[in-house]
Amino acid sequence: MKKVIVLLLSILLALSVTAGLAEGTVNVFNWEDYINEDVIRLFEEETGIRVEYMNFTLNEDMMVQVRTSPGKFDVVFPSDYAIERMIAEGLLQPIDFEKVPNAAQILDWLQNPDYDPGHEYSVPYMWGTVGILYDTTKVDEPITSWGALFDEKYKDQVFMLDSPRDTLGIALKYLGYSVNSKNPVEIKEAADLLIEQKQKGIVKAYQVDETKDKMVAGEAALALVWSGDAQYAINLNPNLAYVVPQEGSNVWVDGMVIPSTAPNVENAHKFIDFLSRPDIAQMNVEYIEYSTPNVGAIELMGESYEGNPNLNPAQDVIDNCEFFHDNHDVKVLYDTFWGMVKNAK
Ligand code: N2P
Repeated sequence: MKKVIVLLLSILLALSVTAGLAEGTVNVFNWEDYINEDVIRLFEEETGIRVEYMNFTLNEDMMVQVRTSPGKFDVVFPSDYAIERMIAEGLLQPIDFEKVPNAAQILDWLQNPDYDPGHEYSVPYMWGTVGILYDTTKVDEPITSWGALFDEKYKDQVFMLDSPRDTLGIALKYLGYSVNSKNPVEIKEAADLLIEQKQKGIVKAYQVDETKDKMVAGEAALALVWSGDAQYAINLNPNLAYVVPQEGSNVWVDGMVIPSTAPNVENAHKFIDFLSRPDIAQMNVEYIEYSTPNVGAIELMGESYEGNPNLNPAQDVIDNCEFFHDNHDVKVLYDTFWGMVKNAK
């Protein structure tokens, strides 16, 4: 009898460890295709904490979720301008950096970012640029300008990002304006350009995460993409290439943050620290192909990272780009014009 009880107890204990009951859970809300899944498994094995993993596609969708589902998320991965917005709305709690020793690995230029003054609420996860992924077998000229996306000779050959900031942003940039323009005349001009591009039949589809595989499969000539998705596709199809156009673009950073309503704050810190560990950051970069803010990971990767301009762009390319800023005061303008672009026939 005793033996049976001991056996039952040990089965229960084993079950509770596998179910994460021993150390609890961490609820993670990250972009689609933005982590090496082995990293999640390793974290669970090393800590006994179960990872509840959820995905989003755009900052705008993520912010709605965080606002309307208090207590649902422990670690979230917003971009710079979304971090700025979430701090302003009181949606985030300060990070206890004593619990994130690996945050010391962050590159100097990201240690004190504009979007998080005093560097209190976020730890950078990945960064990158916005640019054009193109199929060298389907274009007959060097692609250097955003103008290629608006050229009628690429009719039905262009994928655009289904993302208001990115797409209005690059149209603004092509017209010589800031990606952060608050001028209604400029924003309307950008929207008109996108409406014309759509009405001329140049746009094959507006989409986000599907683009990389469709470009690998040779389904279009040009696509508006984030740099890591470009490098991921180039690895699978060597006919593809990536450029940050000469007019300049957007450079962005996605950070890891803890919502003010997070139920598992301790585990959130452990997860953020784990992802900031150089060997883990390396596993992630080599899988998702975005740029890392992690000095230790860069040292581990050496030339394979530093010699790749898509991952490690030259300083003049970065200097020609702008960060997005929170545009809350003109959000209605952006939403209205974006709606006109999406509804244009
Ligand atoms: C990857 C998500 C990239 C995030 N699918 C761009 N900020």
